[in-house]
Amino acid sequence: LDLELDLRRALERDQFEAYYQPIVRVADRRLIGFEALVRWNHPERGLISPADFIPLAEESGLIVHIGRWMLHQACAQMRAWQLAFPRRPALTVSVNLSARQLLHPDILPEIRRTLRQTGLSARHLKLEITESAMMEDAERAIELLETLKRTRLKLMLDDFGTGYSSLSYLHRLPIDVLKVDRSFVMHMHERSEDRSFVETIVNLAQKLGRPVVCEGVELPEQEALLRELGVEYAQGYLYSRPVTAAQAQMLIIEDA
Ligand code: G
Ligand code: G
Ligand code: NA
Ligand code: MN
Repeated sequence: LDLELDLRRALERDQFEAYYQPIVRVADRRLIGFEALVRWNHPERGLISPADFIPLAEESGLIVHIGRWMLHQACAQMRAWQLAFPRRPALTVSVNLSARQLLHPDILPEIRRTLRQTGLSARHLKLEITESAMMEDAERAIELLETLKRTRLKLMLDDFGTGYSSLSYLHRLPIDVLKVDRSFVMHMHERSEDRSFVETIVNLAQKLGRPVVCEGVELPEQEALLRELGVEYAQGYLYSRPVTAAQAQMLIIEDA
């Protein structure tokens, strides 16, 4: 396939770009950090969404190389922002890890090396891992996550509610933050079942002592409901779309 060949060359041709989407505190909309999201600037096809090439990258194993690049990029960028904005020392960056990356034998040394090379401390890095990625090899995932935790970075369970993990399994995962999938948030202002679902997750998370991020918040009505439920953090177009590093930097300045 042409796209796969193009994808192979994209790294060496410097066609990937890291975008950043703000994560805010619901109570006052203060910026707490960003999720890093990869974009592919294809010379003929224009900007390609990861939804259209991550599956191919997974299949071909290229995700490991792209992921390595993203991790380095995101950590270096956050370190640069910390140096530029010493009054915002608590900002964090989250990076998505796919199953293939998580289960790659070099993932741990790679993360350690990236932190060392960029000078970012582990507590400012969050890894977003989906339930389904963890389920590919649950026992190994648990072991790995526990080792990762010892480096003091934070682990987020991404797209929560869309996977098949049982509550007992969830209980064993050393996860710091639950990220509620946007499919539940999307209709919560107009469908009481969806609202109950979010409420149940939030109650569970609160009982487990884990903060929650709700993704895909687009409307003030949704935000108002999240506030009522006591959801700590949110992310979505209501606050900002994923933006370039330069635009993200403006958001840090405006948030001061
Ligand atoms: O940014 P966007 O909404 O188009 O992302 C689509 C999907 O691609 C999401 O599921 C997101 O988690 C995934 N994605 C975005 N960036 C990365 C990345 O750097 N690594 C991995 N593994 N997935 C990513
Ligand atoms: O799978 P993951 O949760 O990492 O997906 C992140 C994706 O969600 C990104 O591609 C981002 O562009 C998209 N996204 C972020 N906020 C919103 C939103 O408010 N609405 C919609 N429809 N998509 C969003
Ligand atoms: Na994510
Ligand atoms: Mn998600």
